[in-house]
Amino acid sequence: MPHICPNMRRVGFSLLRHHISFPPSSPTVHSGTRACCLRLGVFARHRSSVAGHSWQRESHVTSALGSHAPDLTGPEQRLLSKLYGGLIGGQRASLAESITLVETQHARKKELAQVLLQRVLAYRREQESRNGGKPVAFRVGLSGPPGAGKSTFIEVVGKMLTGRGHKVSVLAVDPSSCTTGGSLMGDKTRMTELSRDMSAFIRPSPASGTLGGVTRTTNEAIVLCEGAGYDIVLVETVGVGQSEFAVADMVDMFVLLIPPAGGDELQGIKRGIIERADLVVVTKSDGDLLVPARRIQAEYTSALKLLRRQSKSWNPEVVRASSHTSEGVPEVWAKMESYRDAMLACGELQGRRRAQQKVWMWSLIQENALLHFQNHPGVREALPHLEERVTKGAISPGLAADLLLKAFSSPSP
Ligand SMILES: Nc1nc2c(ncn2[C@@H]2O[C@H](COP(=O)(O)OP(=O)(O)OP(=O)(O)O)[C@@H](O)[C@H]2O)c(=O)[nH]1
Ligand SMILES: [Mg+2]
Repeated sequence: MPHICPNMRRVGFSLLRHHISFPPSSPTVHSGTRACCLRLGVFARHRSSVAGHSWQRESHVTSALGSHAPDLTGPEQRLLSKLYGGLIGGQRASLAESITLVETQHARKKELAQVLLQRVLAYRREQESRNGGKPVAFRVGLSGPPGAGKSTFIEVVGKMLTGRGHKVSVLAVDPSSCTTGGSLMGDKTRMTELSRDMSAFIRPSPASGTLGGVTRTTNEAIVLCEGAGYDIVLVETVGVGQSEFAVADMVDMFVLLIPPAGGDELQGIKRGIIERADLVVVTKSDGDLLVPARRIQAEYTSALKLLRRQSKSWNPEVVRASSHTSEGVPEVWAKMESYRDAMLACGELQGRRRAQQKVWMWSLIQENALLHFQNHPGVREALPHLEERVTKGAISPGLAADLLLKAFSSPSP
């Protein structure tokens, strides 16, 4: 048995089968089991009376767990109740604090974040069922090369939407901050007006972590934003590395923004990502850039015709807009709305969301499995030596991988 979680095997699949209610805190819970289940999000249905700040738990647990419950301490229960109450009450400070909680690397806080998240998910499900099973928010991913004009576009479109009574949240995923700690994107800086808008919430990218981690926290941040009543969630990412594919897997609509630049600057745009685009926007279509913008629009329109269509109900188009003059911006949003309406009407949007849940689960498994592998004592012991031998060519990478996997599957020393 791989060293994944000591109690996982014992708890096993029956975890999902039994529905047993238990009181908010029981001192008898085995901490390892509790941690494991919290991490797995097993305590799926938490009922909370916000006014009374009380947390009653109804849980899916095993007979193995019996009447065990996660022993949240008093302060932890109060913290979660305060965050949940503030969050669904639409307080921006509570939303920010909740996102910080899901971004944490601290083991116990990570568990608390999962409890909060399950509660918010349950709340959102209730809202969706009241909404006839339709999503309560529209998630749009905006990607493009560095400097394409993504933030400026979001600022202009965001202001237009808050002006129409929407609540808009903006999340940023910056692949450079994962590896170097630095930031590629200007993040908040170019959204000065929107960041002052009370109907908007802007969250810069998490400062650290792997791309996998960023994927997880962005997915979770989206859920939190929706719980806080934001009906439009915009996710900005730079078209570098794999982050744009990760974002495409967590939104309802994926929009590619392209500047009217020369061939070299556009070389970096991957064919694969153009295929994923539901809409292509040529930015900065103003002044001297108007002519090159039209040319790029024509080029991409021909290119799109050669690509396989992703949806039966939607044909991706190439449109132009200027965030400086606002010309084309309302039209771009109108296109996004027609996309949403068409995809909702045929059920493809709901289908895409269901598929994304699975992708999300697998990316979590990958991230966690790798972490457990790297932290396994046998692997840690053998790794430096084997890595050295592989780099020197003394043994093949395949053999080294086999040896490490063997070390992983043998019992810990
Ligand atoms: N002429 C013109 N310039 C624009 C327009 N939109 C953005 N810019 C300029 O393009 C530059 C980059 O804009 P950003 O909005 O920061 O681009 P970005 O894609 O968010 O950049 P990163 O997040 O750093 O990848 C800035 O100097 C903007 O002033 C536009 O509609 N017209
Ligand atoms: Mg930006």
